[in-house]
Amino acid sequence: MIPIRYSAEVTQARNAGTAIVALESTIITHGMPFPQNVETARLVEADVRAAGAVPATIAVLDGALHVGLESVELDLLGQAQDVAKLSRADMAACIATGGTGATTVAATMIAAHLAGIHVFATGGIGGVHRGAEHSFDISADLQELAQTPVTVVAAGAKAILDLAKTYEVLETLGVPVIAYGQDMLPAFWSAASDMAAPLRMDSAAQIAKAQLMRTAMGLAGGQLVTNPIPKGDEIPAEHLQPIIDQALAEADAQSVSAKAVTPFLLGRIFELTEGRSLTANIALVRNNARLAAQISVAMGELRAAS
Ligand code: PSU
Ligand code: MN
Repeated sequence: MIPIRYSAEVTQARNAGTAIVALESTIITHGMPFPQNVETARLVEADVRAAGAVPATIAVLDGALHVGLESVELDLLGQAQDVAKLSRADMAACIATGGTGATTVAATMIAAHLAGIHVFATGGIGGVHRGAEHSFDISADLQELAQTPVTVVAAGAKAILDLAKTYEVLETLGVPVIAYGQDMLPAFWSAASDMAAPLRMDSAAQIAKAQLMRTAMGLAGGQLVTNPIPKGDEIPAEHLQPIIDQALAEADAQSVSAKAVTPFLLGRIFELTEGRSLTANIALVRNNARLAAQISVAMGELRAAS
């Protein structure tokens, strides 16, 4: 008996068979400052609705797994201090001990799958950190993509990571990496990287069909859809590179490690770009929410037709 609580809106969508898109909460508690975090979460939810689906923001609140947050719950989470950052390793323990925690990509995928949701939108997934040959810091998000059947829409792996190693690991794990509408992989704050995408698709229906085929073939796991940030919102890679290098050097000097690395780097990049990284982050998450809603709607139509 997992204590799952569905929001009123998600309950209604489940009964009516409306498309649903899962959304994570670590981006709210550890990825953006208040009040932009709550404002963004609301905008992202509205984007999902405008595209014909229902948003299900996921978090653990006082030992219950919430699938869909009511407005007051979102407000409280956005301002709460010392919220745990939950991944596969600690999510069950948090629920069992009555704790409160925000879900990362890995934990959100697990919750979405439990709730029968097949599509999830976020900003950027975790991946292989630079210097992982020494730290062994590889996000649990990558293994989750290999085992849980949820299609994740992101703007690529965050540019603070070692992108080449991240995509090598995904290939090893058998995770399809699809670039939406372009040949090159995006790099989070920039629309393109210098790496060719393993797969390219140009419609939400193709992406939905590929996930259904994967599951029909008995292949475990999901797909990573990398959706480039809209051109007008991107920060050129050459502008960001020295800033990322500085943030990485500071993390190293202050011995920041484990779960604290990603929030530290995002926070410093926000300060060093005078908020520009946040503006770009908001634009790309919203863009991902719209595409995820289209994929979820398409998947519902394909299931109904089969
Ligand atoms: N994308 C963002 N901001 C974030 C994250 C992603 O734009 O804060 C979070 C996601 O929840 C992702 C996590 O799962 O960072 C990765 O953390 P780690 O590197 O510790 O696995
Ligand atoms: Mn890590």
